Amino acid sequence: MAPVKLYGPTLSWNVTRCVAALEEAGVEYELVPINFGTGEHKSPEHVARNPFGQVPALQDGDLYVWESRAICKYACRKNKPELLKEGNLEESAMVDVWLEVEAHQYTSALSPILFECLIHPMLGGATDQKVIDENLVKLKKVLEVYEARLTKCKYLAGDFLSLADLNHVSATLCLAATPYASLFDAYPHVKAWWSDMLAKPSVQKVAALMKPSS
Ligand code: GS8
Repeated sequence: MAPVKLYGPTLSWNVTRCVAALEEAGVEYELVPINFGTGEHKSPEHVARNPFGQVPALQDGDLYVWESRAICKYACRKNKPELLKEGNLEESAMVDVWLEVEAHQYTSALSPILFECLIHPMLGGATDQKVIDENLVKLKKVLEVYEARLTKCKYLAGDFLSLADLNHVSATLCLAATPYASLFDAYPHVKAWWSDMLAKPSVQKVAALMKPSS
């Protein structure tokens, strides 16, 4: 079978979120860069892959999937459904809960910080410290909930690795490149969870791809 194609630059944590899932699910994939500088993401070819003209997009044969979290779920459902615990009503509910928490609590607070610290300066813009400070307050409150959760179980959805953990990987790796890299130090169980995640080959692969030289 031809490898699936994942379109988008590895600079985007929405793209590398998919890489974590593809790696952990053991999927053979090809990364196809999309050049934002030339507006390739808005080209008819790419809009056919993602009608919003955004990255990422995944192609598996005739099927196109977009929205990073939908891509991640598709990869797991097809190749390693145990990462979703779909056969177990209670466990899959916990996976769903923590997938939603990642999107709507964790990354929604973290990504404005990443934009201000990493993306705006790269585009020649100024860092807005007010945005960072407001979102740090939000993120710390979210991390308190994570700390309480991770005192009860090894991973977010329970004592098993799931897509809920993996979906945190790309944005959390970016946090290390900001002045707030030591944020987890105040949350020992979160820190231990993240050390465990960092040791996984799938996470190491994402980290290697995100290095600017790669
Ligand atoms: C967000 C995709 C997105 O914002 C997802 O896939 O999770 N909810 C979507 N992609 C940005 C790149 S930053 O990662 C993008 O493609 N921006 C270009 C644009 O919006 O024109």
